[in-house]
Amino acid sequence: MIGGFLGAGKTTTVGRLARHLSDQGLKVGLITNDQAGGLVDTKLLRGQGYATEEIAGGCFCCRFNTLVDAASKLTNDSKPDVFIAEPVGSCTDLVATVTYPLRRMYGDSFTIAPLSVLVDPIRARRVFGLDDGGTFSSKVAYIFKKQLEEADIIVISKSDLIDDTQREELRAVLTKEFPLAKIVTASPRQETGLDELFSSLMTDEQARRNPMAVDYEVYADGEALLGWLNASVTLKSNDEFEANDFLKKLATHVQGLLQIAGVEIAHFKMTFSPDDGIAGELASINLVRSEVAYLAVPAAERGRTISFIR
Ligand SMILES: Nc1nc2c(ncn2[C@@H]2O[C@H](COP(=O)(O)OP(=O)(O)OP(=O)(O)O)[C@@H](O)[C@H]2O)c(=O)[nH]1
Ligand SMILES: [Mg+2]
Repeated sequence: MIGGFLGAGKTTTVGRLARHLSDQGLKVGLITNDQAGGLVDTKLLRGQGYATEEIAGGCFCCRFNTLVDAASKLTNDSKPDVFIAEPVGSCTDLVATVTYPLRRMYGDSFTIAPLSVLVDPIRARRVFGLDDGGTFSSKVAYIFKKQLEEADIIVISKSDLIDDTQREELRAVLTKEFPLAKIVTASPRQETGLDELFSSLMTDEQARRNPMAVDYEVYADGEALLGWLNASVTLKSNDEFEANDFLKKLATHVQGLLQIAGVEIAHFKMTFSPDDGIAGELASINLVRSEVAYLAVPAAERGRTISFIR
């Protein structure tokens, strides 16, 4: 399982790991998960050519059977050597709700890799009080910290966004707060620092620890505070237009409205597909914070894909 808060870089990392394993001749089966179906993550990972099953309707930690069903379907279709599952970004307590039953029921069939939890360094620096800036309520921060508490490996993700001093400050806080975790730094999008993570995932096992204490009332309140919208929109035009420009304008507009309303974005993502069903995704866009000062970076793998990171 590759966990971590909304927008931390999980899907990007899953795609990188899938390619890393495929290059070694291993078959991968990917499992995406969120509140509703038709997920951007599923589209992006299938678009990279991987067998991907989607679990909609809330985190698989609350419905263990849906995870087993998704894994069985992948097994029937493509017999993967490795499953990589991305839990919902607002989910925690995965060890108790997923690892324990997996071990109990399928301990002979599966090796469970260390639980890696990604953090966006800018988000994390705010949550731990190292920087000012838009953040969430304390109940959402509770979930953020609980995710880290159960991690075997904490990945300081998007290392390209911070300098060495900022990284070391964050590492010091994380080491102090979560002494049991191994801490690595990586930039999933730029594909740096991932080797150490991937080799731990493929050689180590998830630690056998006592279950962590979770206050389910605070957890439920925190999740309830996070809004969720899943929508598909059909666009018609007699004239040609640039999909990237359209997504950028739409995202900027929504971002502006949310900023006026004082609402912090956790992760806002869109893809744009032509209706011929053949060409795949033409464009995608992500916003992982509310500030308007973002940076546009063309994704390496697709010339017409854009991504906004700040
Ligand atoms: N600057 C930077 N951005 C990154 C990096 N890795 C991922 N991102 C960007 O961060 C945004 C979110 O990445 P995702 O991989 O979709 O994050 P996620 O954790 O799967 O998000 P949810 O599934 O919504 O929780 C995208 O715009 C990515 O391109 C990185 O190494 N550096
Ligand atoms: Mg994702």
